[in-house]
Amino acid sequence: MLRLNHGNDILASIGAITTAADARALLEGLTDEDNLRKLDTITTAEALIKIANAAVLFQPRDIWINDSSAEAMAFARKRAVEEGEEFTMKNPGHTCHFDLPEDQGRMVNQTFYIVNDDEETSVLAKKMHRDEAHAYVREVMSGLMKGRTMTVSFWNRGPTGAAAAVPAIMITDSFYVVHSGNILYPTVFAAFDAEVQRAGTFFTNCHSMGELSSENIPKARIFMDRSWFTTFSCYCTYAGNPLLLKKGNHRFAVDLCTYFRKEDQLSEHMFITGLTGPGGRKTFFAGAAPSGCGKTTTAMVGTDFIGDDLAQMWIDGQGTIRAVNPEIGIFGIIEDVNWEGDPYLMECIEGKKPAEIIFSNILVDDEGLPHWTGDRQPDPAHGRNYLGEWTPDLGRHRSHPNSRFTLPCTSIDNFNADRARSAEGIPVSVITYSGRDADTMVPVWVARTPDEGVAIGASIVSKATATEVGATGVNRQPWANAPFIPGPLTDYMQAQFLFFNSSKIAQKPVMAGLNYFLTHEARGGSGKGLLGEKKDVKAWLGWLELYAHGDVKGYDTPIGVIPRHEELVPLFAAIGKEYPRELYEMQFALYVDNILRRIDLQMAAYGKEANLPPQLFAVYERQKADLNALKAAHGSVVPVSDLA
Ligand code: SPV
Ligand code: MN
Repeated sequence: MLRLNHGNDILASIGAITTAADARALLEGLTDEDNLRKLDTITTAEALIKIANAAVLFQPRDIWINDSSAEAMAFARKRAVEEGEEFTMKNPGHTCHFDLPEDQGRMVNQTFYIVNDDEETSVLAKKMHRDEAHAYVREVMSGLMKGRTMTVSFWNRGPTGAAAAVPAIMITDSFYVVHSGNILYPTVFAAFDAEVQRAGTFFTNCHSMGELSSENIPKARIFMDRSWFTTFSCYCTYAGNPLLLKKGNHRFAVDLCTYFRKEDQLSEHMFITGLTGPGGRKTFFAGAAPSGCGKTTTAMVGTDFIGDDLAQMWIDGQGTIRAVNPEIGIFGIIEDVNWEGDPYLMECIEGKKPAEIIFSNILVDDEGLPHWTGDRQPDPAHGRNYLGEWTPDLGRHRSHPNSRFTLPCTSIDNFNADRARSAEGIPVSVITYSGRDADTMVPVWVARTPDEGVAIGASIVSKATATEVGATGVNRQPWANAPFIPGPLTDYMQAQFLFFNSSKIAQKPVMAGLNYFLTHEARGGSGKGLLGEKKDVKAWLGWLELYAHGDVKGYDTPIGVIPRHEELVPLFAAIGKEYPRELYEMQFALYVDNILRRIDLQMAAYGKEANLPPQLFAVYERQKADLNALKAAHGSVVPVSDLA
């Protein structure tokens, strides 16, 4: 169990300011008239005290308040360029930012939950005792902003007024972080006090770049104080490390849902997108995928894109599951983005459509144009990337595999701005869980019960990707959310079973697994590499759309319901492809031994965790029994024709 406001409040104890009057007096000394007037908009005493205590900690020269006016947005961008954190490119609105070579992803080994004596955290995460973290913040972060400007931004994680939105403060000396945040989060400046009242809480994030250098990288830390909903971060700039509204506050949101909003809300690592079905109906999806496994691409396939990374879900008064995207922009991986798979993104990235974009860690040629690994374009003769000078014969990659682009959703053609901004949220009827697996699971399958659906989420696996520094191998990726689950996994799993089995839900969502990564080699094909293409995603989502409305039936199998060949043919035709029966058999035959092995792996791993909900093992046991019976009758590779 997590206890809020428990243990020493590090910021308060270092800053020693305890009243709004003292906070105001301190801030007056650091703020010009214009900024002070802006600050007057904020009257929440705890917020002012947090900001003042951060100023005592960081000791900046002055304070700039980001009220997210057009002027303030332009100012942040200009300062990011003046400070050398970004440089302008050829296309108007495009800039590029380089992070240090050691700071190209979330620094998992330097990221810690701050814990009290008696507190349990996820076995996957690192933790540090409150006293030790306190000493580190005091000793290493004190005075880090000397001679610099401390910026304070007020953003909301979700549309103002939405049931699951939580307002947050970002304090940083990096104008790149402010510029990124202005693209990624809606402002809550004018509504901050009201939103704090409504949400009952707010998150605070404190970051300083310090003196950036490879030598100083060992000093980088990302601390999350769950008890005080406060983060501390230093000596880093890769946005996933300092811009803690993203994954830092997502972790706090997971805690809120797991411990304080049980059965009512979930905080997920999911895209949200809508698909237009027969008769123009809109069906909305929320889908989980581990970092670097095609989540953005899947989201973009929709006709009504809402978000590509995070979803805050709740059950409304009518029993509908609703979701909001806490963000308004995307921080997408650029590797392999190209015209064939990602036309909406390419229009912006290539400057065909005006858009404000911050590229990070890509290759910029001498003309100021962007290049990256997998752009399917010839090499430029000369340019620079985060490693320095670049020429084709230096043998360096063009871009880091986790290099990214930050882009407002409003620039993306299929973005449904009205829906995305609405506080009532998006009605979600399909939930997907994607893995990255070459040989085991079929491209799409549907759970028959909420328990089976939760088990699909619990069983995601993926190949390691570049988003986390130092990650390798094949990983279990429960709900694609495990890196962001602060408490024991069993608490989160319990919350999943409670939510999806809740009697408050009027119509249970379709819960499905997705896997785009089957290969010829593993499935008896004669070709090489992946059996499918990026655009097939549209057929899989299209089938789920039909399934959600009872327009297709599929076949019942031990792992759930899978599509019939004839149901898929028209969906492939709609994307200009034939869908031969042989390909269907390669993709949907059940490789029973592989599946059994995967279940055993999950059971062995979960068997090590204390007090896991028994529903999970009940699903696995039933699937095993059914698969073994199927194998006894049909052998270890079961063609779909035997399942019909
Ligand atoms: C992810 O890794 O899942 C991301 C990027 O969305 S980061 O901000 O690094 O978390
Ligand atoms: Mn993510």
